[in-house]
Amino acid sequence: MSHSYLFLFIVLAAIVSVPSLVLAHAELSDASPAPGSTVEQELDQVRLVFTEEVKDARITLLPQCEDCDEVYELSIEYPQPNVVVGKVKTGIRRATYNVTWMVTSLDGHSFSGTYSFVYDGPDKRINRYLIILPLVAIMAIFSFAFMLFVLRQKRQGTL
Ligand SMILES: [Cu+2]
Repeated sequence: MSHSYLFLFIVLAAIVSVPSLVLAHAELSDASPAPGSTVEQELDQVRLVFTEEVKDARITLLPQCEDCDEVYELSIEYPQPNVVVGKVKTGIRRATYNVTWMVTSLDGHSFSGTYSFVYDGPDKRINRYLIILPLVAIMAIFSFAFMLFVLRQKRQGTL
């Protein structure tokens, strides 16, 4: 290999390796709730900080218990290019949660991770019986009132 070819080879190798240096792989540098932590206040978000800008983030929360069938797909916000916030919009039960996140870093590589934390805060889930029971009670009262009305009209001979 002549000197000029060797020089060309070194220059090309340097050019090719630059993007991978500039666009390095992002890494998770901070998470809240922290891995292994216990949350005792109401949880409204999961916040992940990366070493550089990320995009196309997804965060899911999965409670770990026998009768748990919920999967929370959090709605994503980017307060800063390297910060991903997943909003928890509904009340969640007390349980150990697996957080699974997936992001794409500037070099185009997707990567993901999982960690868990314990939620021991207030249970703000809407109990469906609290909605259904008053409706059933109101309907029962109206039906009873209507029956009384019909009976009275019959007795008065207007029906
Ligand atoms: Cu990469």
